[in-house]
Amino acid sequence: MSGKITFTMIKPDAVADGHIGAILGKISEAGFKIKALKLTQLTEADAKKFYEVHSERPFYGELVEFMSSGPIVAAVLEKDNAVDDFRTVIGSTNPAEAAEGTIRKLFARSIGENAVHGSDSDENALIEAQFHFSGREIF
Ligand code: FUP
Repeated sequence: MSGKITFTMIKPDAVADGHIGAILGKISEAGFKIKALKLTQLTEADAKKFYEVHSERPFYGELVEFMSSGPIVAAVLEKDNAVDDFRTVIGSTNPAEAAEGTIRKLFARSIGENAVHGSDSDENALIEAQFHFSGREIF
């Protein structure tokens, strides 16, 4: 699957704001195929582990609290050049700096509550997909 998959979460802000359908629509329009999909909620321990790479950053505590604060949609997406193309579709981390038409520009509340996650490498896409889904849940 390497090179062809990425992992995404529709974060608690966008779920609470009613944007699941619109975001899945943008993902689909951009040419991504859904390989796995579920509505779920991270525990605090899950969020800590998922964002461990940021554990020394000043926003880590808030990030963990926010990401475990409500339901999310987790998904594995397939497309050629999936990781880079998906990061283009979601836009910059800070929605104020995100390009027009990107998911974060359209739906994010702020840099901390920024609507969606997208993997930053093929290696992490696989790790993140396996963090959320068992083999029988990925199609
Ligand atoms: P991204 O890859 O665009 O999701 O951004 P990062 O991996 O740099 O950051 C991961 C998450 O940490 C962001 F989605 C939101 C949070 N974050 C902040 O809350 N403040 C910051 O200054 C940077 C990131």
